[in-house]
Amino acid sequence: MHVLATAGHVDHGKSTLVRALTGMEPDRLAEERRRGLTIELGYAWTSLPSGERVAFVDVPGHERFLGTMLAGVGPVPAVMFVVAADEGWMPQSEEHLVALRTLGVRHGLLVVTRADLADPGPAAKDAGGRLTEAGLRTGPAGGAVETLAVSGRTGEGLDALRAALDRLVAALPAPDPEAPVRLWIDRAFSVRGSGTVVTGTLPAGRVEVGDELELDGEPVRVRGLESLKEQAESVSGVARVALNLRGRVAGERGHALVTPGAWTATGLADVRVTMAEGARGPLPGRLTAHIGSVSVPCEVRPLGPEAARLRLARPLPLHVGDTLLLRDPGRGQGELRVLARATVLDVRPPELRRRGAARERAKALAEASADAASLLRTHLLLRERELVAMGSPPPGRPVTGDWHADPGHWTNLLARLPEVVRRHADAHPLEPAMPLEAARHELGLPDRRLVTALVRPPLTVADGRITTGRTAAGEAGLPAPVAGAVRTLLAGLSSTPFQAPEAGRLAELGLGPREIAAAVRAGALLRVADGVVLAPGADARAAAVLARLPQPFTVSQARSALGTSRRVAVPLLEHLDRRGFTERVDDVHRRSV
Ligand SMILES: Nc1nc2c(ncn2[C@@H]2O[C@H](COP(=O)(O)OP(=O)(O)OP(=O)(O)O)[C@@H](O)[C@H]2O)c(=O)[nH]1
Ligand SMILES: [Mg+2]
Repeated sequence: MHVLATAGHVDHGKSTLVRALTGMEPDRLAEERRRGLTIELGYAWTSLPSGERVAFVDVPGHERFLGTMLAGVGPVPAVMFVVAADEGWMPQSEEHLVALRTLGVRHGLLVVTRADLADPGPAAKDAGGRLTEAGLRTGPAGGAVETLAVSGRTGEGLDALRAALDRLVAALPAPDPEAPVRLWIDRAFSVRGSGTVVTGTLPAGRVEVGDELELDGEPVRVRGLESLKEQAESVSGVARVALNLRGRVAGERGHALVTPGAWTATGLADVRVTMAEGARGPLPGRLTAHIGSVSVPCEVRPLGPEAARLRLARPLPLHVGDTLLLRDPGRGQGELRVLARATVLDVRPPELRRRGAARERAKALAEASADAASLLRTHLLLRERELVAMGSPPPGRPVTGDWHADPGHWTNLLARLPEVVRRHADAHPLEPAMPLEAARHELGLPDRRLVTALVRPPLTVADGRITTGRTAAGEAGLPAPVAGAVRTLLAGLSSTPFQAPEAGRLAELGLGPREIAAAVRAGALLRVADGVVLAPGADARAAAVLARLPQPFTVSQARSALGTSRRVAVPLLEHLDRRGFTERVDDVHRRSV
């Protein structure tokens, strides 16, 4: 299926043409029929000669209903532009064309209607030139816009128009059925006994019965699905769809049903501003932003010549690359109201607090594209799902887990980590290995895994700490005075290996509990109990001495065999018990194991 919107000045015959093509009535309201004027969007459909089905969203041409017109064309990829032969190019012809151009609608054809009332030639020539100039085309890229002359009254030219519509739809790009769903609601009503029904133009993606979608952040379940009044199990865009939603849902025009997690609901967006044809800056501070079927008031904060920050009156599900149309709702008749296109470059813009931040941001935005590389340049690190919700598939491989990094930032972090680890080691000589968490904090990273991913030799990670590679064994890594004291102490122990130095001697050497702990961690000392330290390996040597004693033996026998005091022997034997070198036989005796 394909969906086309009409466009053109009031009374130029849009609805008459849709009626003649489809046999359906686009003007459903009694007031519309009475006044002969379209007020609300109308919907009708038919099959083309090829068998392709085409639905029309018929828009009002009256200048007072520009907002409704924009809601109609917003989600639609192509247009049937109508100009009356007897009136030619008129103000809303111009305004609608500027709107289409601003929204980036590229596909369409021109129908010169009321050809029974006047020679369609001049209007066709004039309008055809303007549409082609605006970049509208009927066939493949580079082609021109086709112009058809018809009379909705006599039916003349309708067959040729149907053939041209076939050429138009054949050239439309096929939307991605896997794209995330964003269905801008254009009508909502409740049906007794079956909950809420919302309708809209699905531009891409697929909706299925049973799907869970989100409406303003709330989950909603698709209970039933219709397209062109026919029930369906699943519908892919482009299509007109009516969704029956479970429960009472506060859906209304301008709200959107979206794939959960696939969009960023935001009231703030940084955009590139492109002034509409004929419009001059600067933009007023308060405008109306249009996208899809929605219009919301917004505040415009200019950042630079082409960059601005939009503050929307309510959050909308947006992606980078989205196009918003900015309109001045305050302007009156004959004035230019469609002012600019705003191309979304960031849906989570950074705060601008510092002096000069706005100018810097404008510079960054001037060079930005609506892609992941630009987003990463601003946000530095983003998770895959954040990028997806922002509308940019991740670029290349993650740096770790699902984290993506700006390459420049990552290089910078790689350079900073060894420096940070070294500084930590200098500040904490007794515990030089830096906890990952401290490094994470120091580098301002959101996830500890990122720190691990930054570790490169000679840095290593063990037990949740980063070492500089200098602290691996022995006294290495100990501050020089501690290493010196340990060396002296070990020299003293070499002839009397089990005579642990007294507290006074330790104090004299400057070895307090923290220094001893560091030396033990570094493997330079063996700590048997509080204040009882020996050389590393002294326990195994003691076990060997004790194994030569008659078994079992007493503490006193062990003490004299080891040539030490009870102060050392008692905790040393307990240590040997724990290590499995010895075991208790009774209250008095032990034996070697
Ligand atoms: N003679 C003649 N009259 C036409 C033709 N098309 C439309 N009209 C008449 O022109 C008037 C306006 O037609 P509509 O189809 O309502 O025009 P519209 O473009 O839908 O108008 P809005 O929706 O209000 O913008 C009606 O009186 C139609 O009968 C045509 O081809 N020939
Ligand atoms: Mg109409």
